[in-house]
Amino acid sequence: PRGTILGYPRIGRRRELKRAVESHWKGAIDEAALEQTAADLRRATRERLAELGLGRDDSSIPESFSYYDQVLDAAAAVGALPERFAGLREADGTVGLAAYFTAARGEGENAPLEMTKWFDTNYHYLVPEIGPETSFALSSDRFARQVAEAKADGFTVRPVVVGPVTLLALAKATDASPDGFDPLRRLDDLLPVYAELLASLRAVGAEWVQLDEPALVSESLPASADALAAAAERAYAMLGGSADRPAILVTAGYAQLSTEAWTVLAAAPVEALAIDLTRGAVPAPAAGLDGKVLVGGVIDGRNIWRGDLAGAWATLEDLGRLGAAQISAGTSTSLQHVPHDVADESALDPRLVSWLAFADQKTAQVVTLARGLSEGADAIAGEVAEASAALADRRSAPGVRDGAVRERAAALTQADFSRVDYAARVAAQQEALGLPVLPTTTIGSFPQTGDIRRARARHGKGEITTEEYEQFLRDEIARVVTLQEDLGLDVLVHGEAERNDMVQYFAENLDGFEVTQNGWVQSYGSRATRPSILWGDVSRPAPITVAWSAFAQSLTEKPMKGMLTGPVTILAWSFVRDDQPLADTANQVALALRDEIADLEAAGIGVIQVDEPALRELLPLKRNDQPSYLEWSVGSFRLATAGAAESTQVHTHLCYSEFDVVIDAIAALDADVTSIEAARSRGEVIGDIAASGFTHGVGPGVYDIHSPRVPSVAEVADLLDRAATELPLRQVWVNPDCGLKTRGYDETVASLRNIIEATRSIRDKVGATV
Ligand code: THG
Ligand code: ZN
Repeated sequence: PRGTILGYPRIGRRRELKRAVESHWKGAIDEAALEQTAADLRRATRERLAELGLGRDDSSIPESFSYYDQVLDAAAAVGALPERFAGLREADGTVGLAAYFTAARGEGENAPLEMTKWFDTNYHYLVPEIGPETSFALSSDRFARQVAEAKADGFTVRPVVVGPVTLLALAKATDASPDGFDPLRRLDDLLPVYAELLASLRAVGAEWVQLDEPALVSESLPASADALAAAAERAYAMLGGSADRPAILVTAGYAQLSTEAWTVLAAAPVEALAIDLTRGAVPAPAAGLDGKVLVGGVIDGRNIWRGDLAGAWATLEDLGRLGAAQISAGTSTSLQHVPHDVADESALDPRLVSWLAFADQKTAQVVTLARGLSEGADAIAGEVAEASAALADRRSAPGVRDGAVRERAAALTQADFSRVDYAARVAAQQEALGLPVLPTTTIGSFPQTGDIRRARARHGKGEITTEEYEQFLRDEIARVVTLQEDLGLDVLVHGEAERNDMVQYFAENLDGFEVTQNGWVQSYGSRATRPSILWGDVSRPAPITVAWSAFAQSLTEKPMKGMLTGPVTILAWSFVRDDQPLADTANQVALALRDEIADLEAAGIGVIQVDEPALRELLPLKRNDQPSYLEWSVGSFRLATAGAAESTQVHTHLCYSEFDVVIDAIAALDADVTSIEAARSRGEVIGDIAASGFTHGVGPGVYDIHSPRVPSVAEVADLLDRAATELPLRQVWVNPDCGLKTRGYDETVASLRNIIEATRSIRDKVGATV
């Protein structure tokens, strides 16, 4: 086959898998019914991909289905689940759906596997736990069954499995491991099980298998590039040398392979390599390519823009000069990061649609390039010209470049990025706000109840009028304000009942964005988001949040926080135009937010939070790219906030605990107050902050909102005591570690009550004024 995709969305065009899996979790459908829905989805995917032009019997259709996560699938297949889930295995010791889903979601005292971001995407995988005691054995025949299922339908598919090096490189050591244990040390024990897995796939008729090894491109993992390359060399010598196996395609998407890994893979006894040519250049010639198929990842698996086929073709021609036995066209990564089909977006402007490609359109582009490779460039000249014309149309379309936005950005000077000295701000804010020591607040959202979601849906369908909907929201805000006053919080929020998603809400209210109806992309497990499409120059046609915040402020004497989403997070959680540097786009968003902040101030709002939960998320995989990222991302936040008066207290919020890598960047944001997730790492974050010499206000989360557990007064008091001991008291704020949107009211109220009681006890202990 001269073209393939490395994977396809598995959630279903209408999120069928989400519905089925969640019904199964609730006990509404049994395993057999769930398996049936999954089989139907796989069949629909195969048929669709064949319809789009991938071959039915030449292994160009990948089988990349997953019930929850591809890393968990691989861990389950080799039996690498932690001991605590052993009791949930089937009678014969294999890992069935019960053990699989429990490892993903936890049960009672048994915590689930930790979840973390998959490279620099918005997808989250489950982190395998592997120690010296982990025993590996082929423990699931799911991959083989899926191959057999396809065979029965007349398809020869290519099963997709996370490769052994990546599985170990992404794993963490079990609690039982000695200090500093590196799961990669278990490679030699794991490889025979992978060999057995490959043999089982061969036995059911798989002619090819795809082993994904994106770890080989990353510079953000504990293992060095050398160690990863050495592991890959051992792994593929062993697997390639095994007699009873399908042909092996090793993929390395998400960035450019390290030189070491490229050299090793080129020489390895495998049949094909797929490399990412959208995030990396065509590599140098290497020994061993002459017998291999090289799949050029020229169609971007991570964005929704219609690919430049002329550019892709030129890249494939370059790739052809490396002397491989054959060149194929491919996607840079799995298409799991993009929605199914632009044809499902009937509300989008057809002109915008003509610039877009979701998974189905990208597959069609690969098929076109494949036809060019087998029939010659002339055979696809028409399609190439059409893609080029769409690109040219996008460049010149109204809204893509807005003169006023560009003039404003061009006129920015250094002064636009800085506020007055922090000490002066502290004095002015204390004067304006008169807050007590250890001020208490929440992150912004209050529980999104069924009532709120229903009212929004009914308004969307026209079942209630805008006036009725807005009255509902005002009542909701009033309720939340009264609740916070009763609890005794110091800085209040309005609860964000009017927002569906913290990015989509702004996208719907800014020019330069579109939102989709069905553009779901899996975030983790059964959860998905609909990233907005940032296609043009960004500006703010009218104030967005001001009326809600001003209304909320009118209900209370306490300070009401204005709530905005920061420029980096808006970019990180959208599909962003690829025709200009992200830095330029971020500054456009920042200027729109800067105007919103000015309008909030004019409406009497004296505390404004600009959330940047995704600051860490966009950090590039390559160390060389990180400084310039940190510079523009921090710069855009400063541009958004630096227009605020010195008496306006600017807050920000960051969602991850692994923040040591960006601590300097957090300080450089120069927010007056920063709240961060800390509850789960039991205050370790407090020590890190103290050690970093952070001088501004900081609220290490004292309540883990990711769990329904209500923290006791004593445990919150402990955390606060620790914060008050390690940090100057004046710096410390008290808050949950994230928004309360996903929690219920009962546990929220109980938790906030305990937080406030704990705060009072610490205030008493240290003396109420400092
Ligand atoms: N908003 C956006 N992107 C995000 C997050 C977000 N990316 C990173 C992180 N947060 C991902 N976390 C989640 C958490 C919950 C859900 C999705 C991603 C979720 N989604 C609903 C579902 O799948 O049922 C659908 C939500 C909706 O109706 O919009 O629960 O906060 N943009
Ligand atoms: Zn958060």
